[in-house]
Amino acid sequence: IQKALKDTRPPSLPSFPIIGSILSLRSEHPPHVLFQELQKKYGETYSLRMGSHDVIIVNSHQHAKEVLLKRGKTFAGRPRTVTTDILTRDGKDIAFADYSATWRFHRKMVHGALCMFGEGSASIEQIICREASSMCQALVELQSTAVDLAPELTRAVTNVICALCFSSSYQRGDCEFEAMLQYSQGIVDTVAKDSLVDIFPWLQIFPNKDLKILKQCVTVRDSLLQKKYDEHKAEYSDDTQRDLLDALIRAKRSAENNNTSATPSLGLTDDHLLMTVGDIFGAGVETTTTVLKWAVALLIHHPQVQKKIQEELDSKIGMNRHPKLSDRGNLPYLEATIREVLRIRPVSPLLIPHVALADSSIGEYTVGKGARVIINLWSLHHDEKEWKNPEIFDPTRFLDEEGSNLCCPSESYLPFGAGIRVCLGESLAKMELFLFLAWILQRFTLEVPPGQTLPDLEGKFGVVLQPQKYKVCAQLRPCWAENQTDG
Ligand code: HEM
Ligand code: PLO
Repeated sequence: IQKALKDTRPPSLPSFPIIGSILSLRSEHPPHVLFQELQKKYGETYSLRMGSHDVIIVNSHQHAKEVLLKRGKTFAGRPRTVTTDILTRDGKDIAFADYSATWRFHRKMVHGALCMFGEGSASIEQIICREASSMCQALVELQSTAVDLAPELTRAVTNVICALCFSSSYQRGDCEFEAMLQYSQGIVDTVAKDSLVDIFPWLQIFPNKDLKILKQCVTVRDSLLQKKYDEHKAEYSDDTQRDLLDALIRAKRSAENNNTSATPSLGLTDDHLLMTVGDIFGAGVETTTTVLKWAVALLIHHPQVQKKIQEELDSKIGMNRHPKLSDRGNLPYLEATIREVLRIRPVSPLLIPHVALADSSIGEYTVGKGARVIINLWSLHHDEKEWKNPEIFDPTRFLDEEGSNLCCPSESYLPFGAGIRVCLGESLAKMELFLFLAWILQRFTLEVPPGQTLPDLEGKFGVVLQPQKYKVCAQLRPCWAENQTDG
């Protein structure tokens, strides 16, 4: 029996004490690419040791779906790591919190609060369109010069999530916004990268530059969150619920008033509330902004794709009104382009690690309780068995033969994950990506500035896969400019 059990473990990389360092040090490739390469030697699913943990790497959609869907609940845990514990006060958030009643409760609460914005005067659609309009105005002023669009894209995306979380927004050049940009980049650069401290926690006793940056950035973030929280508590009224933070405060107060013995397990402490809203705010800013930056970079590389989107926009919307969510069904080429951006450059190429909460299995392999499971979304999205020329950016792979209906040519596509840990912001992100891109491309053509090279498409690995900085020229389209003067 012992032998049979042993044989069903996934193939294992040679286990050296320092194997963890291959993640960040030993290879010229980023981890998602290295893990994809290692399949050649070890097969689609294999294991390695990082510090004292077993880590299973999954590179196929069959096994990924087993982990996320079929045995979703068994694999719903999250590892605790040094860096995410600093960010989330020991996992008091949603994304990096282990499976628990508190996690479930907070996830449900946020889900409910986000759904609530579906209707009403300040619907999500109106908020996004307001920010799209303001962004496009800013782009008119920057027109024809070589600029980094990132600050304007980020401000638009930030203001959407600010409206939903805090009912606030930032003007151009706002100091608090500049501070937010800085701390958030510092966090993205240093958190959850499987750096050596996450693998060998005892390394914390040595001076570590990244850890110092992370702590400084988290301090700045926490004081910003605390300020929003204090303001909201002072202005709180049971009669109105303006935003997510109001919803969280209401839940806390009502639990306190009902003061039952169940209350502590819900985890409605100040820390939990702050970390939950911090997660949504952080995810709301960094993910969507990153996708927009990839989309712009890829569109500059593929002017013919941009032109086709513009033709579709011209014929289905024209120049006399702005794009709306109800246009989504009529703009399949734009939707297909968004899908293709999310395929070729997934925001989160390794998802967030999952942990087995009990002894279990993946395919024919047994997996022990406590094992960490990394789903390599990069491998799923670049699998040659599933995608024709996976390295080529081609939106038409998501369209049927006539090009008029969306389709999904492969099951090996999970940009938002799946199952009980699936992304909480999927529908919000899709609305934003659609509206922002439609607004921009209706008005502007994006080009590489004269004499400059095309943006690098490799990306910097981190908790999100970000493109390198690049400059763009946004030219007002002649047909739009003419229409504006006529109007
Ligand atoms: C988790 C993708 C936007 C909130 C995730 C995961 C992925 C993902 C892959 C991890 C799933 C897993 O570990 O199995 C994306 C992409 C986005 C996006 C591609 C943009 C295009 C957003 C936005 C929000 C958000 C806008 C906020 C409203 C979250 C949260 C989690 C999560 C809270 C953690 C869920 C949990 O662990 O229970 N997302 N996301 N995401 N996302 Fe997103
Ligand atoms: C981004 C930097 C912020 O300052 C803090 C933050 C909070 C939530 C994180 C987010 C960062 C990165 C993207 C994450 C998100 C939770 C879910 C999302 C990890 C670190 C994804 C893509 O999984």
